[in-house]
Amino acid sequence: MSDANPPDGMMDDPNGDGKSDHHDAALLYDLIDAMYGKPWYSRFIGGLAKYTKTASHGPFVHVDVRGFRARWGQ
Ligand SMILES: [Ca+2]
Ligand SMILES: [Ca+2]
Repeated sequence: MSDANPPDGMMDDPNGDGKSDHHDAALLYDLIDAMYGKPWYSRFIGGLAKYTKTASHGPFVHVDVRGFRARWGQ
């Protein structure tokens, strides 16, 4: 998701504002975070963090399924 146009290894523009930035990472973060608490999501409980764009990478969201809830970053 979010790397189809262009397929360059960088997040595209999921919020459709014409830019690829931390707002796009925040959109994905919020979508995932909203799944917590739903019974079907219990097997995916884990880490979630959003990262802003830097000189070395674009904005991105870290997701893992470590088995307990963890949050960090901005
Ligand atoms: Ca892309
Ligand atoms: Ca955007």
